[in-house]
Amino acid sequence: MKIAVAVATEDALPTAFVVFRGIEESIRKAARMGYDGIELALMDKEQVRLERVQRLIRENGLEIPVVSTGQVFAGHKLWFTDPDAARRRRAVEIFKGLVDVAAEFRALVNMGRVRGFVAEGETAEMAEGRFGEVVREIAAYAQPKGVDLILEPVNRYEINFINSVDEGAALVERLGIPGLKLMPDIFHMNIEDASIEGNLRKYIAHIAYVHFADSNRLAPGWGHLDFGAIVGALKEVGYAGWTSVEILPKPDPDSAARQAIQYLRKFIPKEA
Ligand code: LER
Ligand code: MN
Repeated sequence: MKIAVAVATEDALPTAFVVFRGIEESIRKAARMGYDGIELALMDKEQVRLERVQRLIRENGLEIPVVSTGQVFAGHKLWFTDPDAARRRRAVEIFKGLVDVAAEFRALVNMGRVRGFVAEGETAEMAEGRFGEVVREIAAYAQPKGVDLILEPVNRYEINFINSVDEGAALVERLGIPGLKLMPDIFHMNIEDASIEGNLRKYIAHIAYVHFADSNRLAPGWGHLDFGAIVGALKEVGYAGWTSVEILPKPDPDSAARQAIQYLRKFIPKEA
């Protein structure tokens, strides 16, 4: 297992949910702190100077396992279940640009809040229909580039569609889209799932990436979740993918990032 930290651009909106801002300095900092990679949170592909980031990643011995997309929702205010077809189309075009960025790093692309809501007066089936249509199109674009898509269940206080890992896994199975996988976030699981370890074990065949945060969304070790048990469950079922630290940058980004990596290294030693 490897560990990344969530990073956005310097000018990312306050609603971008990351630990560090400023891609270039964050790469150096993450390497110095002992992370294996950075999760790159982008609003669109124009935000990144690909060649420069590739060079810095290489020079610092890091990887980019995931391009995350919450700012397509929070910044562009676009999402996949929007009843307005023109807005859905814009969401798809921007998202395909992020798939292009991911392809450069052999990264996955996450779908968290960008999946959108069940709109007022509509049913979950209607939202699911639009979501399935959009994801099928994006996956058909992403698969030839070697990019898989990962669906992140998000708790009910942030969104009203696909809250638990149970729901996410059922949807992934119903849709049966090639390259569509699941990305549990331990913070959301703690709110929505009956058992964190139980569901990580149960749905391991679908899981391609995991977000780590403690019960209060602070760095692991600063809340009341049992990361020994959580990592133990993932190891028990042979999980060999990435985890990334998506936590509040409190009391400040450096202290939070340092606590997270030092604490998690007790359970996930650095690979040789
Ligand atoms: C995104 O990864 C996530 O977990 C959301 O809760 C951000 O609001
Ligand atoms: Mn998350």
